[in-house]
Amino acid sequence: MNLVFRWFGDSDPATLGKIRQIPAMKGIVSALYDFEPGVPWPVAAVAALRERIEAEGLEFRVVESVPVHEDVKLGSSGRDARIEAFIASLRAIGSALGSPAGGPDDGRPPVVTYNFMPAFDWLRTELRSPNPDGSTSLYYDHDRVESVDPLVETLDLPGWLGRRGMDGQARLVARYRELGEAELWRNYEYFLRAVVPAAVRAGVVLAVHPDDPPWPVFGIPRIVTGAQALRRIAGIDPEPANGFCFCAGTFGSSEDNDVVGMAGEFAQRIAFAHLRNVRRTGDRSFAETAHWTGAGSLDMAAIVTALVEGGFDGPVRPDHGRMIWGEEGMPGYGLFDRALGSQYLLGLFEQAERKTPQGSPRRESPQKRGEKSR
Ligand code: DNO
Repeated sequence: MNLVFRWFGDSDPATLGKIRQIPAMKGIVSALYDFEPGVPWPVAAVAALRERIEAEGLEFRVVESVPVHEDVKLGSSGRDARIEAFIASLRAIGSALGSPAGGPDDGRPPVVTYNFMPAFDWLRTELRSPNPDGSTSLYYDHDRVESVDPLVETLDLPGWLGRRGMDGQARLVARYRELGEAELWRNYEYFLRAVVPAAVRAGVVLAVHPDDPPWPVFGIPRIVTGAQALRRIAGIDPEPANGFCFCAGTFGSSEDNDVVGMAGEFAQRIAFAHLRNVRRTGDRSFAETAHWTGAGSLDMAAIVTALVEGGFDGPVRPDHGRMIWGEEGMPGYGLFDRALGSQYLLGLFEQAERKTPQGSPRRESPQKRGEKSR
């Protein structure tokens, strides 16, 4: 595995200079955060970001995320132009971040993370929920979410991108409610049929992030929620470039998901892993915790073993951390607890990779296979 760390650019208090001091840290996960969804990324801007990261001795091989415009998810008339813009960004990433065969990455394609969550990305009800040890965590309480009517109240929940204003918000929520789950799947399928072949041509591997939390919110459908959804996505286009971002904490916040089983089942198709623990506190409620198994509901050691034994050999990042030692920073993305988490993951992988016998069930990862197909 390659250990990587998310960095939000120059405004991020966790600077590249600090990140590079984390033992075994190989690369950065980042994006052109100033670009609105549906606007194509210029190759020069991606290349400049790569240079900036490489100047600190780190790699830039994983993009998180290229956002998908709402027109695509809604299936509105403007969607083809937005899909074209997404594809143009894939081309820019392939050309700016691709490395030749025989190079340090042995020709492995860069990874492009995206999600197909309607209206907003990850959602939490508290950003600073206090823990008994004095640290704070992100928290999600489904009853609290459901007590808000987004058609009449402005959402001020953390994670909600409240940039649309009341009208925009209400209109969007109403449209998704009307759209429903079956139509959302149809729109996702339409998108995949266009972008997967384009990803292959661009020399990149796609990695869809699950919907976080993995259930409908505010009466809006959410579809990338568990094993069945992942099987369906793989069935739409079996091409390895149609890959997954395996977010253990997202899947694990639902009791319905067997996260260890999923890690094993999909190891071949996982292009990127977000590994964190989560403590389920009730029906559809959870607290984010420190990374190790004892802190939450997930068996992290078993997840890592399942990934390694299944043949996963891609980039891994620690995910949302607590805020500890008085750190101020982006919710979930402080330096300290993620750095601790990364070292725990490093230990689990070192152990699991040693135990996996040479030349046995480890199969080729989607990244390695990606460049061979088509
Ligand atoms: C949250 C992140 C997500 C993720 C996107 C990928 O902390 O894991 O926002 O980056 O959903 O498109």
